[in-house]
Amino acid sequence: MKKLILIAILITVGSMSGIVYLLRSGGQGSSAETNVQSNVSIKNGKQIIEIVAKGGYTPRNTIAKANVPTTLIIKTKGTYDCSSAISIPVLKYNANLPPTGSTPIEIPPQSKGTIIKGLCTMGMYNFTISFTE
Ligand SMILES: [Cu+2]
Repeated sequence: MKKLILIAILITVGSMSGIVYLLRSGGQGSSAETNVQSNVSIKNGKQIIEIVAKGGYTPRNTIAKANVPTTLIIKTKGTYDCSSAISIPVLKYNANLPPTGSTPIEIPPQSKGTIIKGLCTMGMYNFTISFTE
């Protein structure tokens, strides 16, 4: 009888620690999700913005710093849709991006509140970069 009780206790403790483990791993997963990497970075005083062009532009909206020289890097990864035909009207920029690669586009320092809009040449897909502070 004592052995049975002991086994019952072991099973109970075992399943409880299993639940605790599941809760903990669930917590870790959600904290990893909130730690989303930004597509904006500063390298040697230059602002680097990365946007992926494939079936549209990702991310659609970027918050960037104003008054900093900026390089926008458009990345393509097997992009055969029209998001590779890109236009940024205010920069008078039009290009057909390679199906796979990184295309740098220089953006001079922008004043606070400026929003630069880019789109595919057919106007189906678009993205914005908002310059703040
Ligand atoms: Cu398009």
